[in-house]
Amino acid sequence: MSKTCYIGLGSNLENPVEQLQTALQALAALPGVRLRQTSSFYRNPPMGPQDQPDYINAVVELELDMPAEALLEQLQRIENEHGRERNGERWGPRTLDLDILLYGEEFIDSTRLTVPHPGLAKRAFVLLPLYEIAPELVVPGLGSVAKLLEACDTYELEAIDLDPGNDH
Ligand code: J1C
Repeated sequence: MSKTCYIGLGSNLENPVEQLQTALQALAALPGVRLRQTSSFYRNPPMGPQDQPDYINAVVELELDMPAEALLEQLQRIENEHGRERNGERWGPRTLDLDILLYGEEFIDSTRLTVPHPGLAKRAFVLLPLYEIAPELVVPGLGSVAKLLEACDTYELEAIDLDPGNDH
């Protein structure tokens, strides 16, 4: 049976906008995966150490026929193809992160996977793009995205213009 799944994307190295765009293409090309919605791309300052570039973050909604563990493997393969250094500093800069935020309404707690994503409830750079594409969504165990978002500061998130040819 197919699942609706939300993936968080993040990058702050080597042309982050392009990292996210090519990651979206790679996700859409996975067998058994349909890309339903993509949020705006949001520029925002780093959470954690401040001596690193700003991040670009976004969220995508997928419809998929694939077990969660297999999805994680595919996401990690895509990250690796984007030059992700797994031995890098834990809170340091990154070329591409792909996080499983939600997998249907399932709770998963294995050695490799925790879903809903533990960072989801507190991170404005996840909640705002998620709210943009799924304003009615309820996070299993945590309540509505709208409510979670109300408790967050979003003033540092800037939706970026992906079409610089358009000068208004
Ligand atoms: C491991 N995992 O986590 S990397 C993996 N649950 O090997 C998995 N739901 O086995 C395991 N989805 O640090 C467990 N992986 O974006 C899950 N993220 C799950 C995926 N500031 C899972 N502004 C480790 N924006 C895995 N990012 C988990 N500051 C962690 C990558 C994939 C995200 C960051 C802004 C950001 C940051 C920091 C530096 C904190 C940021 C941003 C890693 N992102």
